[in-house]
Amino acid sequence: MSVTSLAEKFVEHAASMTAPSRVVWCDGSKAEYDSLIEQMLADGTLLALNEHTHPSSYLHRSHPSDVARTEQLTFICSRGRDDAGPTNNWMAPAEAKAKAGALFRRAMRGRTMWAIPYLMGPAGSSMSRAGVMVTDSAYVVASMHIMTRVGQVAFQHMRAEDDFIGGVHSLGDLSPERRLILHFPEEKLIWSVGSGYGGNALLGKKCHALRIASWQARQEGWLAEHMLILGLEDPDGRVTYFAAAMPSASGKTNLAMVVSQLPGWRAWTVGDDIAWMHVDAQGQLRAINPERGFFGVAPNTSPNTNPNAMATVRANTIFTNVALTPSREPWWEGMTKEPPRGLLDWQGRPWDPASGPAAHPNSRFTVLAEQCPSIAPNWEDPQGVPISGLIFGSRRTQVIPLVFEAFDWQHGVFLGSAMSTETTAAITGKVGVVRRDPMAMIPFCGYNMADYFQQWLAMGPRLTRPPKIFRVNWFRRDADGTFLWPGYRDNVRILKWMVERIRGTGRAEERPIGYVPTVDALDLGGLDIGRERLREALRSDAADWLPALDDLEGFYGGFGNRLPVEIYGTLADTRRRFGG
Ligand code: OXD
Ligand code: MN
Repeated sequence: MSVTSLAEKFVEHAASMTAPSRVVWCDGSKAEYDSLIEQMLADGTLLALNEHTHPSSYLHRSHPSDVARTEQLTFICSRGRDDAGPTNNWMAPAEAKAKAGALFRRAMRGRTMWAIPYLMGPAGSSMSRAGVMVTDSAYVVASMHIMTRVGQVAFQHMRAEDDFIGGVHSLGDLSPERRLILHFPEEKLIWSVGSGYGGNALLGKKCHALRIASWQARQEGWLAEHMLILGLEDPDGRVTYFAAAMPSASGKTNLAMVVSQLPGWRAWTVGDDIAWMHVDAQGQLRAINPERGFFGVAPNTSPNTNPNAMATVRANTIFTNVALTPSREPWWEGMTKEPPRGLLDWQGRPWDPASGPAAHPNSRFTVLAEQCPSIAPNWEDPQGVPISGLIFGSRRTQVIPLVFEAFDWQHGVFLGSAMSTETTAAITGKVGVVRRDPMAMIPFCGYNMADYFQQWLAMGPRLTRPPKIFRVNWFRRDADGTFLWPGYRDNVRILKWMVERIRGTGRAEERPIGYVPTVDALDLGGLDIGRERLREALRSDAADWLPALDDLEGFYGGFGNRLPVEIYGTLADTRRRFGG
């Protein structure tokens, strides 16, 4: 492999700080992956799963205090504090380097440092971007092999010697007290120390492909989004592509791999977590999936909820923090109705149901996208796929209807900016607390979100046919706490209505919040749902919405006069339509 001299310098500098016993450049080969697995089996980092039922698959048990993203320890270290904005933690670059520098100093002594050149995005795409990260974790290297394209291909895509994001990662001592995840967007640099968890340690994913990429996208006029990408094929073989933003652990992977209930309709997976979207020369929005694999949430994945994911993880998969059956098969809550007997929990102890779930609620599978039965034949098209619909979804027990459509681009951007959601186990902290999460990007936007809304607004006029923007909420409940909508594969019914709206045929009525499907507009064939329940799922009352809009105004206030006037204007219009 021919390594560029700036990449070499970057790695030498990281090595002089962390003092590893040796430096190994990764080439991304299968032999390299196999030897990493060998090494981790030998030192206990991995356990081999049942070779008959789960060939070439492994279980990794992480440190019990290192199981999710730690947002309170994640910082944007831009030169100006205002450039990070009120929704990010900010630290001055010099202070950040001093603090983390102390943690990195000689942190790799006695360890191997792997230098990983990686590409985010398909080979041959002008939208793809390279990175070079170093790490002292073999688990991180093997995971990067699955989640990114490792090796020479990264150098081939650098448009200049310095055209890469540099990443320095060390497990440190895994202590949350000595953990920091730092982003220096002006220096195209990421420093992460003290965690081996995916979102903190696989630097290509959240750190590069979202936080740093969103900063670059702003400067270059594109969008780096926390979105799945899927194509919905109709019975005539026409495919309509959607990108959908949803908060962590809120059904993105399930929707990305959805199996249609509707005869003749079929969904194709392009990506399950991140979309990079550019406007092409014809004014069409196009999206690529920068990742090569899935780092999916295991609990509640089952043959019922996501048969494609179950088929995907049959082989060549690294599971993290799932439970283990006596026959060395992975298990998690929701996989089967009854837990098998004799389980070991995610920490390797005989499972005692009184002590909590057997699998960690944020346990994961890491697997190549190409293993997914629904992977789109064109998922690695260097041109990306043309996006006709954008979806903003969140997890809300109340207020937000099952589905509605924005009046236009600006209104759609407003709806995305207005999202809030109930927290999940993907982040450390309390689960089920409602928090603001515009465009599902609150943990991932690498710059001031007021500028981010402006970036979105500015995309609209550049698009010849702007995608229609939809808001969804699969999680609304009735007074008894029962979900109003069955979700999962029945969500294809909602996607079908969106396709019809895009084609100008779907029925809808105008309400203060946007266009809401009429009760007869959704294809409900074979689904047992009463009209009353559907009406309840689609309800939007002033009594719920006016206080919600007041709360939203309070959130917007935090951005001061940096918030685009269009956003305030759309808020005021919504209030007016509700008679408020
Ligand atoms: C993820 C997340 O891992 O959003 O995708 O936390
Ligand atoms: Mn995610």
